[in-house]
Amino acid sequence: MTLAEALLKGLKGHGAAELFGIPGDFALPFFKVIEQSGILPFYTLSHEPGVGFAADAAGRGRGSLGVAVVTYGAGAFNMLNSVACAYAEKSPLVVISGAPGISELQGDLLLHHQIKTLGSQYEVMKEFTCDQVLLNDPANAPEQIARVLRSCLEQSRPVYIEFPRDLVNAPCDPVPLLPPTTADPQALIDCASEILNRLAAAERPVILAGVEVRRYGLEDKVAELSRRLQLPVATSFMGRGLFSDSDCQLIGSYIGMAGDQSISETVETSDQLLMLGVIVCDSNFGVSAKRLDIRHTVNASDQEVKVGFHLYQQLSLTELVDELLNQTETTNHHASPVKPNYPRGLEADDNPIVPTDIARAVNDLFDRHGPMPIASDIGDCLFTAMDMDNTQLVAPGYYATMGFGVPAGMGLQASTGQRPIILVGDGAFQMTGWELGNCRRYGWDPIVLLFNNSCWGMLATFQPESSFNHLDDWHFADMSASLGGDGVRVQTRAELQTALNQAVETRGRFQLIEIMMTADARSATLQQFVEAQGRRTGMRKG
Ligand code: S1T
Repeated sequence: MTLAEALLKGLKGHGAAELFGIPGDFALPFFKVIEQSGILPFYTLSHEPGVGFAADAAGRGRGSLGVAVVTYGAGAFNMLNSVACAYAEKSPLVVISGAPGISELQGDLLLHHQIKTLGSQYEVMKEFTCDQVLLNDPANAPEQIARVLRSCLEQSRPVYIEFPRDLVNAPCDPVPLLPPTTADPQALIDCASEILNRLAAAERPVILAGVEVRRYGLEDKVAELSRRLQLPVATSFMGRGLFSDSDCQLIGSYIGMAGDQSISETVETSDQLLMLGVIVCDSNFGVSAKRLDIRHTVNASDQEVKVGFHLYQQLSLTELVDELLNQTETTNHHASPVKPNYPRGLEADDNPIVPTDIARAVNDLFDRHGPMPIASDIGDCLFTAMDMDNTQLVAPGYYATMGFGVPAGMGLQASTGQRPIILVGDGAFQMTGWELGNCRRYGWDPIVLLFNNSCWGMLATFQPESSFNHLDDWHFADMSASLGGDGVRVQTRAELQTALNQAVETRGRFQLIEIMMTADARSATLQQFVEAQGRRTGMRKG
């Protein structure tokens, strides 16, 4: 087989199920093999940020590798922000970039797309990925590709593969599956028993589950652990969507001062907080971190476990959860999850729409048609999603990049086959909304709820005095037909309900509902979040 075929089969063998990309001359030979071999389904989009977000969300949705293929320089650098998001949010994204051929490296001329040196891109990518390989040696390539893909899955972070265009058809052996790296067995046993002793001695132990639980496919195991130990479970902001199908005593999502105060109270006053795969960051712990007493926490993430002040290294979350189960008795105990009081029952009247109405409308829809996965952008739409039923959610809740929602929803549909709801603000839609134009040829039909408050609302909440936060009215719904979908603009709650019913009944074309709201219509969660963050950073007094 050729190097290109070995790479594609290696990707498939490690769990990749599709590719997203935009070609360029340095990547054309590889794209030709992608198309002709048919080893993996392949989707082209319009702009590299969208490629990165779609591939990232495809991987998140399936719990496996997402793959983005781009060209050298302009293509790869255009995608950097998406790779940064995947790195920050621990998403296993494989970035493959075409590159100048080995035979082209000797000439006197600069090559187009080159910045400082031909190695600059590789150096930059080192900063954004957890492992890298330049495929300049077909003899060693299988082993190196295997190492990089294993790193991607084990660390759940992006990796970078640079592919010189003149080696695409070089003969090559298949990519092997390397054995997983494993923890020291004694350290694993000691770590788990130290944790269980602490939990047994505590009066108010709680599990806080984060994004790694989803990334490593541990939902059912963590739910089982919580039942055996009879512990309540909260998710972090990034972990929202976890346990939507699991039997555990889920109390909701912890968002510090911005969220439900009874959940915050339970987490912050716990005398033994077991954090499993949580990104400890300002969006949830920012205003509350001082209240977390490190002596009473266990923090397992990034292949290490901190038990109070003890540190166990090179120990994966999967191994830890398995060992915790190993050391606990099975139980017939069923959890009694607290039924969260999400708003439902939209009054279909002529009143203007506020964000909670959208949550109400979506929850009513789920009641009638069953739950749907959600892809959300950053903005008030994501805070409003906290009032929607706990279904699968992909969102940039930590890195907080705009432009994620639309392409992520498309990636989610490509990888799971399920029709998603996309939540997006008008500011973010201006960035990547155009990608919807690619739905028609692939048969994707997401329902897009566009929160149009004609402003950069989160920023206006921080700094209401600045008029640069106002945006023009682009009439997005009107653009839908030419992009291959259906669009409708709604102003009242009755119109919202009718539009949502119509959208769910119409299959095969994307459905855009442009929801007009006033600039000051914002969710309580956003208001609390901005106030809490503002107090912390000194941007707002309160
Ligand atoms: N550029 C990118 C790529 N991501 C960002 N997060 C920002 C800039 C900064 C930024 C926000 S929130 C926000 C901006 C510009 C406004 C979002 O506007 P819109 O999508 O209309 O949603 P809403 O009106 O609900 O706020 C952050 C978080 O720093």
